[in-house]
Amino acid sequence: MPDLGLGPGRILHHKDDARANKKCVLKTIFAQISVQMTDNDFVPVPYTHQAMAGKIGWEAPSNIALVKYWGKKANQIPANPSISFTLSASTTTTLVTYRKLEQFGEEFDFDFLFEGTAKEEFKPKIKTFFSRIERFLPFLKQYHFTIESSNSFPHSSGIASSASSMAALALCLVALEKRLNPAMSPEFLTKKASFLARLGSGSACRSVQGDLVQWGAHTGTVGSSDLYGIKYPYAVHPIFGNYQDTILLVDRGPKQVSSTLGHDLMHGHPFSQQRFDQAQQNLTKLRPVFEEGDLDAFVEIVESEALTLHAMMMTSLPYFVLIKPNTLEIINKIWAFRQKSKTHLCFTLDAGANVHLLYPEGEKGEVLQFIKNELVAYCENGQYICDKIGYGPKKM
Ligand code: 2P0
Repeated sequence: MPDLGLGPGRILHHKDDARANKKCVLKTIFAQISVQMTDNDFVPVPYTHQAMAGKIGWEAPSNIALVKYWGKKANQIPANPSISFTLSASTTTTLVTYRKLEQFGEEFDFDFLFEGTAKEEFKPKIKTFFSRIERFLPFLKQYHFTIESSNSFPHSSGIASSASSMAALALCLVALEKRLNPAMSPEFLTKKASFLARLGSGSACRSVQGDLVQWGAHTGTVGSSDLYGIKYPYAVHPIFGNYQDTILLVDRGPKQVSSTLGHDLMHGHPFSQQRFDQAQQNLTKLRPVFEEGDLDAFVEIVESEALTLHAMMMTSLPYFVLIKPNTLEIINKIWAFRQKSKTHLCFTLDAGANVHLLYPEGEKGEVLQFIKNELVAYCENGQYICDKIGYGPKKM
């Protein structure tokens, strides 16, 4: 059984309960007295080594949030904590070729290729990312970079690639920093990759490790931070091992409203504070749910989070709707199927019309049959992606 979180990923018995409780109390005390990391902790000490030229490659996964990040403060600080399953099959692979410049100027010097073709239109986003992280990677202007990126999922599938792509790029840059300062510990490298990825795209900070990752300060979670994602630190029941995510591609068109604008509309939103409080509460509620494998409660929290996310969009000013008629058809079919089959199939939504179907591995046969029989008809060109919970990025 894969290791889910620091917890043993097994059903706890009475004796274990007492031990786990004692451990939790101690962890909470340590968390309260431990000093929170700040931005300054990610500014490097002077480098000890040189790196003239070379290549670094990373494959990073996408992730699907169970408790959603929607709303942020300055410097990519989330307005509420979120938690996600790291995915396995939906990934971005990025190869960074670097060459130290003899003379360097005021500009970042890089080329960007997506799936083998130079893409000028993607460069401003990378430039913005580089400007945000330069303080933490002061060598960026000293190199020429060729950044080559490709996705495992089809282009324009409506699957957000910003999480996996920013995570993969951050991992490459941190790996280069490791060549300049080999003393950096693997734990700090992961933390820094998450910290940097967040500055590229918030949800990307949940994509630099597996398998259940939490981002954002939550009073009930030891070590949680607004600055980076952490591996969920509590016990997780084995029912969540190999949890399946089948992504139904309902609408492959470009989004009408970007996530960045959507986050912005949470400023001055009439329900924002209630929503941010609700996300905190849902994370608290999830702890016994993960520990005990309470799938009924899991389904309720996950579906409520998905619908609340879209309710926030519909009640913003200006308001907008990203779900499509087929999204609702699918949701209604899922509810009817769940009641009839007594399975634990549930849905969640990203900032788009596609539907993520989440279910335990043991229900795979029955659910896949249902998808083929009843849901494929609502997918654009009948397309869907079979994914599942994943265990983090891979060095190429
Ligand atoms: C999430 N989403 O938690 C939520 C749920 C979409 C719906 O994070 O502006 O691309 O780059 O920080 O991370 C999408 O927003 O936004 C997102 P930026 P991001 O996964």
